[in-house]
Amino acid sequence: MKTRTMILTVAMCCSSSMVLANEGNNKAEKFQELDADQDGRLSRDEAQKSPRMAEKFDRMDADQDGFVTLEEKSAAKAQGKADKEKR
Ligand SMILES: [Ca+2]
Repeated sequence: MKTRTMILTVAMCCSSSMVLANEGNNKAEKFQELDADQDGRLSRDEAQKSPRMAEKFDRMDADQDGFVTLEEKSAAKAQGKADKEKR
């Protein structure tokens, strides 16, 4: 009985950390999918493939260099979340 509880606990820990890791991977994967030339940043043209990215492109491009990096995208998302919570 004790062994079974331990196995269940370990299994639950593993699956929840896998879900968290997956969430990060999915974001990076989505980004890489859009990043046609695989240079690690999205141009305005590349962002057009995703209506949501296209709409938020200017807001995400923090340094206004015409490209959105994964860091800029994550920062914009965090900022958007913070703004939502303020309202
Ligand atoms: Ca940029």
